[in-house]
Amino acid sequence: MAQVEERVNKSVEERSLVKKSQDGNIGTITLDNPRKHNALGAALIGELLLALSDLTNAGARAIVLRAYEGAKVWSAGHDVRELPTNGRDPLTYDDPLRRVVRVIKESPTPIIAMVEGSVWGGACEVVMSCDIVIAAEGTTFAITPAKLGVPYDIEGTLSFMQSVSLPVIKEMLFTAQPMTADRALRVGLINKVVPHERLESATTELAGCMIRNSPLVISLLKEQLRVLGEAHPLNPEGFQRIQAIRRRIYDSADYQEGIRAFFERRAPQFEGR
Ligand code: LCV
Repeated sequence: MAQVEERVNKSVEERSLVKKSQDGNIGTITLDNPRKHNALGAALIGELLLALSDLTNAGARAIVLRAYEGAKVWSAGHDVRELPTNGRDPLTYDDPLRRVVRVIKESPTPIIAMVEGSVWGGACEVVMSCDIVIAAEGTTFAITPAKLGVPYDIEGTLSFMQSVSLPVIKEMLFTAQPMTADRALRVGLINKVVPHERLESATTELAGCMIRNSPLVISLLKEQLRVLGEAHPLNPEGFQRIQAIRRRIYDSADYQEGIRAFFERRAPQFEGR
């Protein structure tokens, strides 16, 4: 059945930032905002959440999350323009990035991240919260809170912890340097690396293997793995201490400097205050 790409719930004159389509039991969601490199702003995430809900309700047994064909940047991460600079916590429970990661993890449908180009910051968490990651050769992953001066939140840090070993995630977080797809494969961050021209067919093949199996059992297994993976004892004092450290950061001159440097297209000069 020909895939019919639908504009996600937008009136004709407004351009959709996300497209969705369904071919049998396989749904596809395409991030489609080249002008801003698919930056994860509230508007794009709102459409992404809608597409996830529509495809899940339509009975898709696998969902592919991808960028538009040939994207040099899969996603530039959190929309830096939407990071508050007025003393508000930039990453709290109801923020769009937090909501979409939670929906991906809690979705009963397996979600495959089909990745090409470069992936930045919070977009790495979105990719890593998907169930399976297939990347084209040449793809890179850079986790950037330390580069931007952003006090990432504890839920997000747990997402990273669940994806690779501690030394590897510390290297990615502390250096904020891009990791190649080949290295990401070696360390277990992603499932497969394929030539760019095979990316779509390899993804469809994998999805095809899943949709033949029991959707009820797959959704049970996915939920079991989520619940078990998130079972972490954390005492209230420890949580409060983390939040106090985070507040000192988003109230700091360094936080302002990180965002200012981004817009001034220069390297930030962090002074540790
Ligand atoms: C808003 C953008 C962005 C963007 N937001 O094109 O993980 S955390 O804690 O760090 C979290 C807070 C987070 O995810 O932060 C964002 C992390 N992302 C990054 O560090 C990547 C930032 N972007 C870039 O380094 C470059 O844009 C790349 C390398 C992706 C592409 O470079 P290129 O030269 O091709 P431009 O930089 O010229 O970007 C084109 C337009 O997209 C905007 C950017 O400001 C520019 O807008 P204008 O044309 O209005 O100047 N843009 C890019 N990334 N994350 N806006």
